[in-house]
This record gives sequence, structure tokens and C-alpha cells, in this order.
Amino acid sequence: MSNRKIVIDPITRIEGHLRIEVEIDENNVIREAWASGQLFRGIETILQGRDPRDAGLIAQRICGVCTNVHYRASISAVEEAYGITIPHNAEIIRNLVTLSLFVQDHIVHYYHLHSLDYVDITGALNADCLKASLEAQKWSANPYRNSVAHLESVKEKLSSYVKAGRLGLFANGYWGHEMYKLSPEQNLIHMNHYLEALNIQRDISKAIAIFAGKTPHPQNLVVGGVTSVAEILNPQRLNDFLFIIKDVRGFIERAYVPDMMMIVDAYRETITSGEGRASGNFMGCGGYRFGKQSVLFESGVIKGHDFGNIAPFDAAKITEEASRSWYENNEPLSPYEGETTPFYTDLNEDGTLKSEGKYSWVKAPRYDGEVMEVGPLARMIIGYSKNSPVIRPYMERFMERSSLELIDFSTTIGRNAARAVEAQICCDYLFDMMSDLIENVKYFDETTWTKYSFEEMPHEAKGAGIFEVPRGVLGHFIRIEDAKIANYQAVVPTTWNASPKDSANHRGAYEESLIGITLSNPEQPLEVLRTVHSFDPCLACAVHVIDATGRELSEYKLISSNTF
Ligand code: NFE
Ligand code: MG
Repeated sequence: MSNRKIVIDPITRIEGHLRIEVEIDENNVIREAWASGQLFRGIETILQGRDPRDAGLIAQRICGVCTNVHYRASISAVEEAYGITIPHNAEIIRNLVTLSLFVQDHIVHYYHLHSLDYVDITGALNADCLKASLEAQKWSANPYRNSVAHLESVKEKLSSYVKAGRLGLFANGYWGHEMYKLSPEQNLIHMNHYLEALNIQRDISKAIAIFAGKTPHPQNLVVGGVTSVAEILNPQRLNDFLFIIKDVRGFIERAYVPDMMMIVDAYRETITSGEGRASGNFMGCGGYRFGKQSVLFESGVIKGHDFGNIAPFDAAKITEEASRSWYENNEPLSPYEGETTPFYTDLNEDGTLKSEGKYSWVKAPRYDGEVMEVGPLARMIIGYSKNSPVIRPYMERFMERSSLELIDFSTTIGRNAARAVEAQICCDYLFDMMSDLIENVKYFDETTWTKYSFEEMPHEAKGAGIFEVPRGVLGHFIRIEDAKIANYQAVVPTTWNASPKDSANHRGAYEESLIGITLSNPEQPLEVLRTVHSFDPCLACAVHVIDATGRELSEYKLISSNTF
């Protein structure tokens, strides 16, 4: 039998529109893969010709999830172009908001977008609640909301959905698939936390809104600083923030991390076999200062899992190319010179992607010509390998309790484990950052904005705002001419990970991670979903602009209707 193609379109439980095609051999092993962003949108073209001070508010509309980070990266790019240094208070406020977003994003990703790839909700209906309560105590000394009565109420709620045929967002799962490995009790524990996580993510949004005014799409950043002036002078508001974060910390310690340990244990075989490992190239730009000289994330570049050999990160080595993407100009370009001119080419006659030609609205960012994986996994690996006093203790604790080696994290499950560890770190360090803010405001300085005069700023300038954000390294690059935005490019985490191939035919990280995976049932390609989901895709961020004429540029097709 010859190779067969499987098309999953759309991949759901992500942000935006992603199509995955894989080619499997006669043993159902994936031999080739194509990741395709299916929507042309982006904001970069809309920004041209505008006042640089307005870029942030527009750029944050790139996404509905990580809105804050586009806002921040954009404002920072303008600040760099103008040579403006923001006050320490402003930096801390920005960090409190961004890192709260990390925590919220990671929790939503794991429970609401990804856990059902491992948790069979129908399995939970057969759980013995007393046994489930005892099971949870194996994974945590103090499991989150774990009374038998509470677990009974969760089970009853789930049963009522099923009995009434109201599966709603739980419909169309591959329930009963042979690759679901949790016991009924473990499934129930997870479903309990799935429901609790809905409250937790709402609460973090409230915390973010204390400083950001609102979320998504905050309102508190301006070129030069932040507008959260009343908040930093009001102990009640600072306390409100900490109270929420304290609850969230409890959830991470007593639910999220223990649940991840349980998943590692139940799916250990897939870790040992290296399922979902990409090229082993990792990139981090580092950042998030606190205290006098500490930093949350380390920067660096690792190639081919060579953890002992970390090159310094240099943003000047970033290019984007479109040789396999639906844009004109195939040359690798610096983001300052980047172009966003659509050039759509057809699909094959059977509706599949062109194996050799252009096949995605996502461009291909490369570092020194090489593919890089970015995100929590990259950050944890770089931090651990560079002996970061922040990252290393958390990683060591997780590794010891789960019997994982560093290389094991470079897998589908490990990518999720790294994200859980990172959520814990970000949450814990919010307390240190708040102390830093209080000390600074109390003893040194109350400033939240660096005064500048727009008229006196250079009319020609360029700058970049480069940050670690929930899914990896984000860069906004602005070129200003005549005091207006001449060119604007956002090189986004999902653009790195979901990138198509390049002119040298190097696969993007999603594609590479899929090669070699065996599908136990090609009709229900659960293994593909798991691995792609483990990156936490956000295609809304990754793609570019609407056609100025409103012309339909891509057709939206549901080829496999039983995906979820
Ligand atoms: Ni739309 Fe994002 C993050 C950015 S995307 S979510 O994190 O930037 O990759
Ligand atoms: Mg871009």
C-alpha cells in the first residue's frame, strides 16, 4: 500500500485557523507533515502611515488571547526607536500584567484547550468518588477541592450533560479511543479541575484588570510608561491583586502541577519514545527583571538538543521568508524590511496543499537561517541549562518527582509539563515583583511615566520590542519615517512554531514534531492533535492582513468532520 494523506481542517481548541496535513506510510507512521495557516488577516499593513504613538492600541488587535503582549511589544518598539527609558514602576506594572497573562493563558491552554486530548470525559462517569478522592492524594498533599461530596457533584453535573444529550463543547471528542490511558477516577479528578479552572481564569482576568483597566485589550500603556497611577498608590488595589494571585497559586500547586504529574505517569511510554520531539533548536530572548538584578527568563540559542552549548541570542539574526507562504518575495528579509504582499496560489485538484509550492499564510521566521522552537519548553530548557537560580529549582523539583530527564521535556507531554512548571514560576514570582513595586513606590519614586515631547522625537527612527510571551519570543519591529509608521512587522511565537517549510526545505517546528509518530487509528488522529496542541497554537497571531478589496482569499473547508 502506498502512502496516504490525512487532512485535519480545522484543528479546533486553538485560537485561529490551522490546517494540518500528514502523510502516513503503510504502518500508519507519519512520514511528512504540512502546517498551514488558513486565514489571511494581520494588522501590519493597517499600521502603515499612522502616528507611532497609536501603534500599540491597533497592534493589540492582532490577537484576542495575548492582546496585552502585542500592546506592550508595540509600545516598547516605539520607545526603543525614540530612546525613551520607562520608569521602574512602569516596568513592574507591565511585568505584573504580562506575567499574570502567562498564568492565565497556560491554565486555559492546559485545561480548556488541551486536557481533553488525554482525559476521557465519558470515562469520568464510571468513577468511584471515594477512590477518586484518595487517588488525588497520591499526587498532592492537599488536592484542590477534593471532598467526596464535591467530586459526587462534579460527576452528577457531567452525567446530567450526557443524559440530556447536551454534550455541547464536549461533543465530537474521540471518546473511548484506545490511547486514553487515565483511570475513571483520574478522569474525574481532571474534569473537576477543568471546571474549577473556569473560575480561576476569570479571577486572573480580574487581577489583570486592576492595573490594565480591562482585559482582553488592556488600556493602561502609553509610550513612556503606564497610566495605572492611582493603583500603585492604593494599598487596597495592590492587596486585591495579591489576594487573587494567592488563590491562583493554590490552584497551580494543588491541581495543575499534580495533574501534570499524573499525565506524565500515565503517558510515560510516549515520552520515552520521544513522541512530539522537534529539531531540538530552541531560542529565548530572556527578560522580566525584578529586584536589583534578577531576571525571570534567560536568553540563548540551543541547537540540536546540545544543552551544554548555548549561543547568545542576537535579534539581528532574525529573518522571515515566504518561499512556501502565500506572499510575494521569497527572499529572507529582516523584519524592519519585511513585506506583506499576498500572493495566493492554488491547492492541488483534490483540495490538498501543494507539497512543493506555497501552502500557508504563515511566514517562515528563521534565526541565522535555522528553524527554532520557542515557548515554555525553550524557556525551561534554556533556564535550566544556564543554571538560572529562578528556573532550575522548579525544574529540578518536577524532574525529581516525575523521574524525567531534561531531554524528556522535548516531547509532546514534556512540552505541557514545561508549561505547567512555568505557570508555577510566573505565579510565584508575581509576589516578588509586587514587593519590588511597593518598596520602590514607598522609598524611592512614584513616577509612572517618562516625560517626552513628541515634536522633539526623531522623525526617522527604528526600534524593536522583543519579549518572551506565553507561546514564545515575540518581536514587533517598527520603522518610522516622516514621524509616521513606514513599516511594521510582528514576528510572533506561533509564526515560529507553526511556520511552513523554507527554501532549504527545513520543516517548521509543528511539522518536524509530527514526523515518526504512529497513529493508532488514522480515522481518529488523536496523536496529531496532541502534538500540535502541545504548542498552544495561536494562528490569529501568526498570520497577516485582510485583502484591502475584501476579496475572499481562501476557502474554508471542513474535510474531516469528526475532529474536535
Ligand atoms: Ni495570539 Fe501570542 C502568544 C503572541 S501567539 S497568542 O503567546 O504574540 O503566538
Ligand atoms: Mg508577522
